[in-house]
Amino acid sequence: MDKESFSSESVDLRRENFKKLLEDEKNMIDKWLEELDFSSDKPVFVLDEEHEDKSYEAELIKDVLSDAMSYSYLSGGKKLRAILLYECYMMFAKRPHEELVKKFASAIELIQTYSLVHDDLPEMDNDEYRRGKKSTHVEFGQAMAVLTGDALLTEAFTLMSDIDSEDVNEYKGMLNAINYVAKSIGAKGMVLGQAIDILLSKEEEGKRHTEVLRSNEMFELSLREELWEDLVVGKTCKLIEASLVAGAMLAGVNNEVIELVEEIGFYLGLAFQIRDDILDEISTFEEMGKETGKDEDANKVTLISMYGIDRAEEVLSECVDKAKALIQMLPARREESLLFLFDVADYFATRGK
Ligand code: GRG
Repeated sequence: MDKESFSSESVDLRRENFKKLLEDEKNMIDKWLEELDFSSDKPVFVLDEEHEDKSYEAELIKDVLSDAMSYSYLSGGKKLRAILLYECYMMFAKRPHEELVKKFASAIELIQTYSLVHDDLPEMDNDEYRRGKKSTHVEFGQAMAVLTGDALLTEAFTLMSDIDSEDVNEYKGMLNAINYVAKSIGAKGMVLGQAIDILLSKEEEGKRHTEVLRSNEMFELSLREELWEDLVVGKTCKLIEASLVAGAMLAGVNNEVIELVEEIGFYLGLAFQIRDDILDEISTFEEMGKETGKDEDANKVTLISMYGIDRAEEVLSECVDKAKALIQMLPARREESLLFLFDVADYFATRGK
């Protein structure tokens, strides 16, 4: 990578274009998501003439689930994880396969949406608004929101495994990527992070399950410090890491590069969550499209609650610097993607929503 590309002059120039590129890629992902159709395609089975006029209602009932799904994944959102997957794939792919990257990027957004739909449920974070609209459970009811999340997660795996290729190596990359995504979001990844978050912030839930929390002072600082990184790594870093690594695996890069990409995902993930916590503290409902100031009320374990906003800003900037240094080491085929990723790191530290 040419060092000149990272000089301050070219950085300024890139920043002008970065926002536009981010917007264009968000629109591209939105278009891909609009092409998905989870509506029921089976004809309604009508028993006899007496029941015939019910067929219209039956159609409507069968489509509630797909309506709730598209309500959730087409409701805005920045589509950052899909963009990361796309750019990481494009950065390394010898001959980009559009159908492949399109299905994986869409699947990553379905997974992101599932996590938010479940996170918003009353028993979890209890958020009435998401992306400036009523949350899925408010609009469709709690049972439908649980099922919507279940269906989004499952359909993500259908999409990722539903690709034809002539190339055995491409199949190998697909299998590796699917396995990596599954591990990242499962019992040792995103769901674990969410579980730690719930156990630490909901006192009764925590006490019900662990001796440690019963015998120690639950909100003791050392316990929170101990678990903060596990919480953030699981809840936030894992899906960001998985988006980048899946892109790289699909492009067939070697293990050394995968490890580098993984580390970049870790620092970007930490930066993303710390900025999210800062935004919760300093932003308004109008800016974020969801309720803010919730972390403090909900007794959330964040860097801000432990050490204050100044320390959180410092750690954020350290994470971004670390990510940028690692990004410069990537053996990219496509320089635009490398520069884009470099700018993403800065954006993660400064984003306004
Ligand atoms: C398995 C029942 C069950 C639930 C899982 C894992 C999980 C629920 C929730 C984790 C979701 C969560 C809140 C993660 C934190 C990361 C974060 C700040 C997500 C918001 O990401 P943005 O800002 O959202 O990129 P948009 O709306 O732009 O996609």
